[in-house]
Amino acid sequence: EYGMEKPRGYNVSFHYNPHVEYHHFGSSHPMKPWRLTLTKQLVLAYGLEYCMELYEPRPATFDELAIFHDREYLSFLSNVTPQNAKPDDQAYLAFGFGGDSNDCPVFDGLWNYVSIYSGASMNAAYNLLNKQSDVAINWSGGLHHAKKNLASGFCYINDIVLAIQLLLTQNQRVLYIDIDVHHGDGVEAAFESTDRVFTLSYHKFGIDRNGYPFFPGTGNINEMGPTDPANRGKGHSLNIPIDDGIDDDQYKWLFKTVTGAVIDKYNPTAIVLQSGADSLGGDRLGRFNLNIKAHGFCVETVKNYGRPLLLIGGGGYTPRNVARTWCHETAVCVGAELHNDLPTHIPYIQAFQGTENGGGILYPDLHNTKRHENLNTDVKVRKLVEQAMENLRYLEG
Ligand code: V1S
Ligand code: CA
Ligand code: ZN
Repeated sequence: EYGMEKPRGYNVSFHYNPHVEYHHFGSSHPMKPWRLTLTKQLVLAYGLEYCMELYEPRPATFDELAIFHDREYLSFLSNVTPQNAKPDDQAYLAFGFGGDSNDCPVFDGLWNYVSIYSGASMNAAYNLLNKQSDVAINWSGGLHHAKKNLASGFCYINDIVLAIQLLLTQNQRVLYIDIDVHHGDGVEAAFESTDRVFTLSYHKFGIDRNGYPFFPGTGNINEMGPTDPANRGKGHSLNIPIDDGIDDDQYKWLFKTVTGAVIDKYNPTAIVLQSGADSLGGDRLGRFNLNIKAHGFCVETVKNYGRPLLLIGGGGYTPRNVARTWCHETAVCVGAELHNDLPTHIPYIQAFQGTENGGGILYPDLHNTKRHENLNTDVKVRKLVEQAMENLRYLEG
């Protein structure tokens, strides 16, 4: 867009190391770092780089990652290659690799990949700490399942935990919000024993007709962290379990009501929002029916609270719609409106063209009840909000 200017006094920063794009989990694996290439192309095509500061962060170091992760786990991660991997090895399985799901494969450049996306989240957190940014964005991060000594669900290093640990050096209370379709279990677990981080995750929860729980199988409404009253973390997690097919209006109301109540009661001095795009309609792994603007409404709602905000990516398995969503949400942060017609002179434009791929527009209709029927009635959604409000009473002490 011509004529757009960076609004004075409000700073958005974009933290991105393009080397992350060249990593591959394997051809049949749904996690495609290439979606970040598409995202960047859209962001540039709309001229959004003129509305924010761009940073190309260096990879995080071993010692920086060791602030959260076990050194034995990091040693393994930094040394394992497809050539030297021993899939039957004790350590290999114990650290979450292999198994029959192949969720966390060993691929070429794995260590490089994890240090790049982690470095970007840490760089973004530093920008918030030194007040260079009001909103700092890292679409390559958001790997919320990783534990201190365990890879899980496509996540090897938990960049979110590392970034929150940095924010905690100058913030008494950090709120973590997670709109990825999966439960943000790794972040919740990392901070379960402190009252200085509140974790709030919205996700699909339930058992499918074959008897398999939706990954990772945790995050029911009654899971609120430790139950021991002596534990400071008690009541400082809130989980919002949602059924298949939730639509824009239900999700927006649910998100605004519950998130608003949490912010009012917890009064965080910084917020981290994991904006996983697998909660969109038409996602290869997700089950919801959200459109891009409803997803972006969550970003806008959080941004409008005016607290320092770290905005990070996460899941998202239909790359063209991941790119559309994160481009839209970048625009939301800088306060720009984007043309629905995509600029045509961009690389990979074919990925967005044709009826199958969204017809060359930024905001195709992703609501599809043939794919996922809405199993959430308005009554159920209202009951869920009531339950969530009940859970929040712990915060009043
Ligand atoms: N749903 C799903 C799914 N699909 C895959 C997968 C598919 C093809 C591959 F080549 C490799 C893996 N794995 C899963 C899930 C993990 C989802 C992770 C989401 C990550 C995030 O978006 O939240 C953040 C980036 N894994 C499982 O469901 C595990 C199994 C439980 C599945 C069934 N098998 C038999 C056992 C393991
Ligand atoms: Ca979530
Ligand atoms: Zn996910």
